[in-house]
Amino acid sequence: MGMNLTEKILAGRLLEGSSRPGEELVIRVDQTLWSDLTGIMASQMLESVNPKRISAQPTVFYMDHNTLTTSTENADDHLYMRTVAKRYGAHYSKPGNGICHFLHCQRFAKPGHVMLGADSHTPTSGALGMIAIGGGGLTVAKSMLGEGFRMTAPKVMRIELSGKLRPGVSAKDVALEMLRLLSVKGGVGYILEFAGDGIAGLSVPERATIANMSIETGATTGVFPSDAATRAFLKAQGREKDWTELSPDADAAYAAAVAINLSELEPLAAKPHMPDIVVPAKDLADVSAHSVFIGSCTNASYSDIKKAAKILKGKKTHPNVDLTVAPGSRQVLEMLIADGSLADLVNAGARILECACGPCIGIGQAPPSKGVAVRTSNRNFPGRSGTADASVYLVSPETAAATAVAGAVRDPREIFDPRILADCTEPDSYPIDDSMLIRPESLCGAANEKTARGENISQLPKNGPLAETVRATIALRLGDNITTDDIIPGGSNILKHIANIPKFAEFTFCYVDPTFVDRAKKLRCSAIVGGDNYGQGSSREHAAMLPKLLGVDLVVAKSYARIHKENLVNYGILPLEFINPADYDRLEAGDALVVDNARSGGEKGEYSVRVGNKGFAFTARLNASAYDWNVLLAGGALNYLRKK
Ligand code: MIC
Ligand code: SF4
Repeated sequence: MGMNLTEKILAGRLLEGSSRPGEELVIRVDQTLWSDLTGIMASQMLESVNPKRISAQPTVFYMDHNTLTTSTENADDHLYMRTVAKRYGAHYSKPGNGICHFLHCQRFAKPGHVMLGADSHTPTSGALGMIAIGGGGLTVAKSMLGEGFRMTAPKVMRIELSGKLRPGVSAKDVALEMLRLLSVKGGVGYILEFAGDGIAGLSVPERATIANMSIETGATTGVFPSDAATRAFLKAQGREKDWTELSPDADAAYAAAVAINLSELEPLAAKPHMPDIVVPAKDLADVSAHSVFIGSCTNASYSDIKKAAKILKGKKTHPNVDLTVAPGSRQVLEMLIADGSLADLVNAGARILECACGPCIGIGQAPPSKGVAVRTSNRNFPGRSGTADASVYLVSPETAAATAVAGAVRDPREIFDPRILADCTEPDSYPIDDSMLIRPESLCGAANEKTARGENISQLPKNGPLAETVRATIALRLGDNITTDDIIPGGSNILKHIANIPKFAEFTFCYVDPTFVDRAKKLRCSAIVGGDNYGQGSSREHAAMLPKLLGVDLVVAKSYARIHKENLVNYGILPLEFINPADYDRLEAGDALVVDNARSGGEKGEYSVRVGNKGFAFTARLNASAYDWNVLLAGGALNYLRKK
């Protein structure tokens, strides 16, 4: 039996364990990626362990999320990360240079490498034949402090792409179709491996759009083969020497398979408030938009934005629509300036934003109250846009541009002849200017200089070790698919406090239940009960850290999203799972849960949880590796590593 691509890449990086699905493995990490959100926590962990130099190279710090700097907080965060980059040997990408995943594909992604990124969309680099996995800041920091990356070896699902996209239908529609087929839970426990004769016709940026949204299915990551198109892209980026050919063996085995015929796809849209509520764009003609956003790490390539410019050329945006465009990187922006596309966008009424995440995570351009936004980004969870009650639809750049002109969602083929897009392809050679991507040796300051910690940057909270008896009153009982944006939402007014943990904690669950923070503080020791896929979405470890700070010691859910569960362990919260999902229905807020033997009973992986006020008990599973169990016993990753 031959090997699939995932097995081939992991085989060369295995430090411990086995890549047989379900078993624990530890892999060596070649590269890491940090953003200015989770990267602040990772930086603090790095400082507290104080190694000589980061071992994974390149490690790149991207200042791309909190770039508004309406006051000093995030300017201080950036300065801090710049000094950490200097001290420990990381590249530093200045604000305005572009979005981490996008830039990483352009300048660093390398076929066959393994990358760990402190951001859930790290799988984007899977477009170039890498295994690129997202995690919280502490997970990434741990991986570079000699711990490697530990995970339960995922199963591999083959996503067979056949045929060829028709004009007006794009890679985003492939990603949305994948979500329609798999749902936001269907990928949990899998790496998605893209295969089939449809791949050859997809450029690297198109593959990046699809790999990017593999995380939305709950998958660990997504990976494409490295072929002639990968070589052409790397050559155009002046990096042909980074290319190697990589493909699965013809007789490779897969644990599951899904097929998508590109020739049959039509323009699609994800309706509020989940990326898997997917319908044909033509069915949404009565959805009027207040704003349209073209950008994000999913859809901000040169060809994406050029297509929008082509559609908008000579037209005007609808009087009721605000159109904003944020190119994925400065390289893209430069090309749009050079070929006149930027002028076409501006003439049509588009507002041009800096090359950053921006509206995708509510950093600017929050829609009006109860407003409707049509976006090319990847998540449409409630509150993420910065407006608690806005409705966000996710579409392709073509559909977004058509919507900006029509004022309501349109199948783009209804309003222009898609053949005009024939020349919207990626170039044979990109303009290369890395002057905003600074190598550690070129950053100012001495390597041993103290890091610059602005007043706003609080210390990471300290936890005690796991107690033998955990008594926790249920502070919140929630449904399925709770996102990290539900736990601690996006939006510039909230996210700007990311480094000031006590302040940031005041926003915990603020849209789901504004009374949560006060209640949790009063209870002092509390629990959260969740349904399936608890904690899906971003790698924002604050979704674990802040509840812990507010006294949450226990979460009991039907199932978890992988990254969030890792974060709960890293911050010392016991993540239990109902063995009998019907027990979920017997619990309510206010119930007093007691685990009598949290320390002595954990190794067995099963607890009896007493519901003190109701006089019954239920069994719950602790699905944790031996390593995670030791981290939990220590009270979290920081304690564990310090002790080591
Ligand atoms: C996101 O898209 O949700 C973010 C903001 O990029 C997050 C990162 C974070 O919250 O720190 C992610 O995807 O992990
Ligand atoms: Fe930035 Fe949005 Fe991509 Fe997250 S999903 S990295 S916020 S562009």
